[in-house]
Parts: sequence; structure tokens; C-alpha cells
Amino acid sequence: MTEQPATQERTLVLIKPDAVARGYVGEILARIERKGLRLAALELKVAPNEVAQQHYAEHEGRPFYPSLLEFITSGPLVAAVVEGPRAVAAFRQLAGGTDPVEKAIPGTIRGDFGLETQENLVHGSDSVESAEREIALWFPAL
Ligand code: IDP
Repeated sequence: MTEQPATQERTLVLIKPDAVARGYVGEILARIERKGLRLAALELKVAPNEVAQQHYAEHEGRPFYPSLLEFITSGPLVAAVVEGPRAVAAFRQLAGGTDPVEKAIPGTIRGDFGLETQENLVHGSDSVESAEREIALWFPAL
């Protein structure tokens, strides 16, 4: 029996302000494309406060929430819709775990380029449901 091709998914990727400031946009987009994922939308912008708050609403009340909002709105970031089979999990694998030292292994974006849990270079949606919510938030016209 032949394996069925995985269904197409979309995920929301952010190349966070630390990665933009350090000049890693090209490197990160290249890793996404080399994996075989496709860019369906791409925008460089400073995140408005309301968008940042809604994006990280699940972390409201956590000790790091105020500084996370300050960081994510601190300079330009790149927001992207990335498409492909199992795109949500595929990008989470490329990104590596949240803490770049303890959880992200070398070979991943965070494992190769990060040292700080907050300034950890990228965001990728954690489920198909989160992805659809986040895509509607960052790309209302899509
Ligand atoms: P994820 O980005 O790997 O999905 P989440 O737990 O959803 O991780 O956290 C969202 C973001 O909040 C992280 O990527 C990181 O920037 C920040 N963050 C998470 N935990 C901490 C922490 O303990 N200290 C500082 N920042 C954190």
C-alpha cells in the first residue's frame, strides 16, 4: 500500500526583532525554503501593540509577559505564512525548542543562533488551530 501524501497546512512564522537586527532574515528564509516549505505571504513591519497582545494572549499574567511584549514590538520583524505538508510541525522542528541552550539542539535555528529564551529568533504556530488564528491576526486580508 502506498503512503498517502500529507495534507497541506499553513503556519504563521515570525522572524523576531532580534533576528532581523542581527541580519538573519535571509538565513532563516533559506532554511524554510530548503526544507521544501513555501512562502505564501511575507511582510516586514513593526508589530502594533494590539497585535502583539493578541498574539501572546495565552501568556498574559506570566512574569515575562510585559518584557515579551516590549521585545516583540521593539523593532521590525518579518511575519510570514508558510505552507506545505505538515507545515506546523515542520517549522517547529526547524526552529528547535523554546530555550535555545537547554531545549534547541544544534542544527535548528534557535540551537545554532540563540542564547536567550526570550530573544529566541523565531515564532512558529503550535497547532493548525493556532496557525489559523494567528494568520487571521497578522494577515487579515488572506
Ligand atoms: P514557543 O515560542 O517555543 O512556542 P512559548 O512557550 O509559546 O514558546 O513562549 C512564547 C515566547 O515567549 C517564546 O518564544 C519566548 O520568546 C518567550 N518566553 C517563553 N518562556 C519564557 C521565559 O521563561 N522567559 C522569557 N521569555 C520566555
